[in-house]
Amino acid sequence: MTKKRTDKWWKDAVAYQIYPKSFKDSNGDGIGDLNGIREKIGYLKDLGVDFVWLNPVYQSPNVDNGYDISDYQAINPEFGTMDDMTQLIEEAHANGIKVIMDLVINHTSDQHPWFLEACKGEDNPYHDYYIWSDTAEKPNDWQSIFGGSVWEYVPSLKKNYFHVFAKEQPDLNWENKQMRESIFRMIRWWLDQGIDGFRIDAISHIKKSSWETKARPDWPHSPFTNVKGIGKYLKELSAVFKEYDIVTVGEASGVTAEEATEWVGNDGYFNMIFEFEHISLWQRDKNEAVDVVGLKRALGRWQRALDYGEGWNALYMENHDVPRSVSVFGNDTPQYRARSAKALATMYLLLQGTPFIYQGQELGMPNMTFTAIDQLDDVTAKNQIKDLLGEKDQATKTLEILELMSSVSRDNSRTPMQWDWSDNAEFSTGKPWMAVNPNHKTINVAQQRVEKSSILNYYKQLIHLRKTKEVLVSGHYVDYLPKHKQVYVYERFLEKERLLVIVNLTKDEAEIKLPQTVVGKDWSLLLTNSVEDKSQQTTVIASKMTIAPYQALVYVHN
Ligand code: TEU
Ligand code: CA
Repeated sequence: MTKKRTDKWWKDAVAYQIYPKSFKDSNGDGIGDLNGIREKIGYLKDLGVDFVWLNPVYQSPNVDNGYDISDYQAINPEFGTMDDMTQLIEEAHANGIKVIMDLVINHTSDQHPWFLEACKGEDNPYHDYYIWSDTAEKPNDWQSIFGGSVWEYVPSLKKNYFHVFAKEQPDLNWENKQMRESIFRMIRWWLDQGIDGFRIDAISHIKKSSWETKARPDWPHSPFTNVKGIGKYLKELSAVFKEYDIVTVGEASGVTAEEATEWVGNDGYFNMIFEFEHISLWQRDKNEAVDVVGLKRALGRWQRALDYGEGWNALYMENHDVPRSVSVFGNDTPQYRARSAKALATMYLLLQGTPFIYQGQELGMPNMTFTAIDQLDDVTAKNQIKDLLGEKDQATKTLEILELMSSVSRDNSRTPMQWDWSDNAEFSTGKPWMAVNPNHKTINVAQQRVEKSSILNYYKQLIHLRKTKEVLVSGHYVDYLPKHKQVYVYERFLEKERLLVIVNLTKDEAEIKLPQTVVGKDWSLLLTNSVEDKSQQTTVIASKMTIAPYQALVYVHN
């Protein structure tokens, strides 16, 4: 490890997100598992990451792939045993890699013993662990995030329970002190096992508005997202976290940059949060141009909001809930896939904050071309398909749906990790639970390891830069040309250290006019994704420059 340059280990760190089900299968049942992750610790170490975030590995009926937990203190047998988990933590630690887990506490599975008890009657001590309507009538017409009403009727009780996500994911009642204490006990239990922190799922939804509240027309989920008063519960939660030396990353949709310091920082609820302002731009029509100005505005707003404070950003381009960045924001045609993947990597990995890399992103894995409806697994995809198909299963409709899913479904990021070019991409010796992308014949770890100019090696270079340049960790941020529709230009600076990042995010050549403060001869080109493109490289930053399609240039001030 390089020497610590900040007060907190996680500010120096690069994180890697693992979707265990699709990472590596160790026993041939087609499902990725904990021992599979253990086999790949060497890969993670070589990549240079400092901690991993594991998507949920708790016991679960898997309606929403582990986000519906039926026992918080047990490992899903598909993934292994508690001993496997202990061994994974130990071995990761021995290799200098910390491990954080997913903490899903907005809701449980409807198979959780608490919920089974809760359904037995109003007198049951667990009844109030969940949220109920007073009568058989639904209190409002709020729409759940996964579609349909947020209310589900229980005939035996003649009441409805509340769920923000699928009906098999009943929301916990955070107003109930006993419920909160049960959750806090569980959190301490895990931290006592030696894990290094949590990514806290859907945490901005734990407080609900009063039932008569109307949803905002432009935002159907407003009555249960970042609702006033949520801070009371988040403060209690963070007090538990503060008993330990860990890292906490909240998943906080609906939290704005203006509220950033309340949510993160020494007195904030978490060390960092995943904000949704930039990722919301992922939801666009395939034929719509990418909104470069919007992306710069969103990212820049968060950079500035936390720049001089104690707060800290979590940087990300992908996760298990969004399609692949190279397909959405980059360009997945053979001509531009590699270059645009590197352009996106350059753009976000050098910002201020802790970068998260989602498995396969470092290979430039694009979206999947789904060829049959049964290849899709995600609960939201299935709901959407059911709505679209209607009664009849028409062939043409099927094709349209497959095309849509191949562009928007969360399953795009959940296809197995591509380790090599063999039949199942070395993911599994059995039949993978989800189809392997056929492009693994050309896009895989084995190939990119040996190919010097691969995306994987480019990621390694960027990670190395973060480890060696102080300015990338502690430096400030300023961007230029905010209204330019193609190019993102920003500078990181710290005392005399300066680093300039120029990235063309489009497939067209771009002209830029840079301000006098950066123009000059005192720069050296530190890194580029287009070494072959000598004409575009210069050690002089001219006031006017031409930037090639998806070109990324990183300069350091001499
Ligand atoms: O996702 C949460 C999620 O999708 C919402 O927080 C977000 O507010 C929404 O997109 C905005 O409208 C997490 C997990 O990442 C996801 O995989 C789970 O399915 C979900 O929670 C339920 O646990
Ligand atoms: Ca397995």
